[in-house]
Amino acid sequence: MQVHVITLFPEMFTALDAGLIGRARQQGLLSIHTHDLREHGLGSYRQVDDTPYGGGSGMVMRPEPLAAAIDAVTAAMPGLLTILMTPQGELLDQLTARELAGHQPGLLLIAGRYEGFDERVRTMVDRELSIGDYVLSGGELPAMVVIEAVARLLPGVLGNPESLREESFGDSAGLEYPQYTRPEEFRGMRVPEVLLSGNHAKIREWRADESRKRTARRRPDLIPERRKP
Ligand code: 4FV
Repeated sequence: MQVHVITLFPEMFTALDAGLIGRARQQGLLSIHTHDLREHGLGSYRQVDDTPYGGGSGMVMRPEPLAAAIDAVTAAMPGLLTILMTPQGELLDQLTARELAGHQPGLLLIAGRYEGFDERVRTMVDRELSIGDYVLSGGELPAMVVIEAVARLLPGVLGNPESLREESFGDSAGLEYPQYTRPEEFRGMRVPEVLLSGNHAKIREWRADESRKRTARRRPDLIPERRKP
């Protein structure tokens, strides 16, 4: 999969050189390409933003530099799914991450700055995504969140794809069960006996029950209506 990002801060994406994503890139399972929007800026000052029509505080991103950058990337790599990172987009979740992980040849993420985008930019993209109901100063971290969430779903990236089934928002679509590792006792807190029993049927049952209870307590919104107690 290819992921292209249009941004005013390409240097921020060095954060994706590390860990699982870094290894996936070395293995050629994923490639990340940043494109500096400033290169498409207007005039000698390479302007990418301007004052809002109708007045108001802050600056708005002009459509022309973004259009030029989007056209340049999609001309070089046709078929990319273009995604605008914005608090006004659909909320990213695991289902969406799975969907994006299946899109070939990949994604073009647009990271904004300032107050946001000229409204006409929305006509140039396939989808708009938000990572949450809060406002950040830039779309770069949201773009990295999308890359992180999608990349680990790509075949071959995770050592054991089995873990994708059991984790939160996996097959059960609920929250993951409590996890424990050594030591058996820590500050007086012991690992539940069932996990030390070696009885895999009992362990599976305990985990499913714990996942149900935790989801009902912490995220009842995740429980489909028909399954609500
Ligand atoms: C955001 C979010 C977000 C809004 C103005 C960047 C900022 C600035 N993007 N999910 N939440 N973007 O806060 O995706 O341009």
